Amino acid sequence: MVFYRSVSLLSKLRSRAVQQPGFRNSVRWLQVQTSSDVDLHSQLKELIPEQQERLKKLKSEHGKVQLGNITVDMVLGGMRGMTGLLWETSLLDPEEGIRFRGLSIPECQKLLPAAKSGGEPLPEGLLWLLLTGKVPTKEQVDSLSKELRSRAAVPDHVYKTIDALPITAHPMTQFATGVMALQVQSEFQKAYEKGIHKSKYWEPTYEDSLSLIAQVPIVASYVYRRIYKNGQVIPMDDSLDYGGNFAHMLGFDDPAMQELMRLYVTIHSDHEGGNVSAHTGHLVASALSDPYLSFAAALNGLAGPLHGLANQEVLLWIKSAVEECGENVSKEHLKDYVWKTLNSGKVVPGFGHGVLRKTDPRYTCQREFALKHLPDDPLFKMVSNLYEVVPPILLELGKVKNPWPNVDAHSGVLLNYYGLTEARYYTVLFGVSRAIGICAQLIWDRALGLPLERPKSVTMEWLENYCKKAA
Ligand code: NMX
Ligand code: MLT
Repeated sequence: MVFYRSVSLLSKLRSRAVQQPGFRNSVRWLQVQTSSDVDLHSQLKELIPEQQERLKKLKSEHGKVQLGNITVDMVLGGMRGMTGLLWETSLLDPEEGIRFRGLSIPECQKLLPAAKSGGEPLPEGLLWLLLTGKVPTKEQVDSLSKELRSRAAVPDHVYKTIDALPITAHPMTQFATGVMALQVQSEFQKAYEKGIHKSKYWEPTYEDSLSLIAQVPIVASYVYRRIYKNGQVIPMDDSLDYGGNFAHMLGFDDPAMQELMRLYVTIHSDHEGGNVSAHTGHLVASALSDPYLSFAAALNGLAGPLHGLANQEVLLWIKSAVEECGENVSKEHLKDYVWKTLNSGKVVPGFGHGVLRKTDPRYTCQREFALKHLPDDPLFKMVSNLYEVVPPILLELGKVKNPWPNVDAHSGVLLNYYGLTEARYYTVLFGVSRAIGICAQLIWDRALGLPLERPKSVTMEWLENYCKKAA
């Protein structure tokens, strides 16, 4: 009965979705949900052997196929454009942006279950999609929400560890410290110490990952309430889903803010494998470090201003523009402000990208959210004006490969509008979201038995000699 319900729900969603232009090609892979199983663990157990076989076949049949040439520019240029990682959960196209298991953001908004009809996707649904490659039913997502709530209790020593830090410590430092303190509960570490067989690594990795995903919003909201709300902690609400609960524990019960949080967590979760945080998590995990150790390392990468901290930088930069030029600043005046930033040797935060060559679809969906919920907000208007003003200036510099806005150019004004005004906290929200993508891939890393990551490095002298010989 449940089986037929889920198949017919999926076919309804599919027929609604295939009417969208461009949809047919983009989701040709989409699998109809054929299982009534609401248990994610058993679904994975079923999927793993076939994916192990797939990898084995790929290696044996195509292992020697070349994927391109590595140039000296790539070695000196931060490995840009060098294909070197396996990352199953998402893929980034420079023009089109991210696809989670083949689904674009608008497709996820249409297909993934929501808290209310027509609402934003539930992040638990995205986690299910990333892990299984299948669009879950509402029943499966509800069961996962429940499971995450059941894993959410954070041991007391974690709070004490955070409390040992000065309250002035950056929220990301407090958050990453909290995640490190969670590590003492690692099931992977315990199992490894007991001599677990490598074919079973994925099981304790799964346990750790689900607990970590369940607990990061609790740790993150503790950090927020500790720093900004006199330590008055708000307990989890058992009737709420993951994103709604996170907003609630931070202190925001406006249904629109809860919807924003669902969208926020979903779109920030994963951005293929090469970005600094995902790559760091994957690298550290390749040494068989457990998910807590690996994710804490990833957070430290996310805390850099060229990566996740850019969301903090954007709001501070916009607010300083308002202070300097006023809320109703003209576009001409705004241009001067952008040039002043560039001439003082800084980057324009929220613009540019290592891979994307068009406006980030994560920016676009946040813009759509703003047009629907806060069209008259002065800071949103400023963001819209910057969208017109910044790209031509960056192009004029002649060296910027992508003048368009990225995800961080927009998130701050939305949060600010609903009262989450503390910009220094913003990267923590990004961090909570990224746990979903990094952990989902990490489970697959262990299931597929991916090896230790260890690329070759060379010296300048080695390169000079190599190039002389090549010439
Ligand atoms: N403002 C000023 N200069 C820039 C910008 C920008 N927004 N974007 C790129 N450039 C410069 C870059 O610094 C480099 O200069 P130089 O040769 O003097 O070192 C030159 O343009 C070429 O860089 P690209 O190849 O276009 O970009 P790259 O892949 O190296 O870097 C970013 C990508 C994202 C680090 C870069 O665009 C940037 O610094 N953007 C601003 C910070 C930001 O928004 N980061 C968030 C990215 C998204 N995320 O969440 O992680
Ligand atoms: C991300 O979400 O990780 C950023 O857009 C950076 C990247 O993809 O390199």
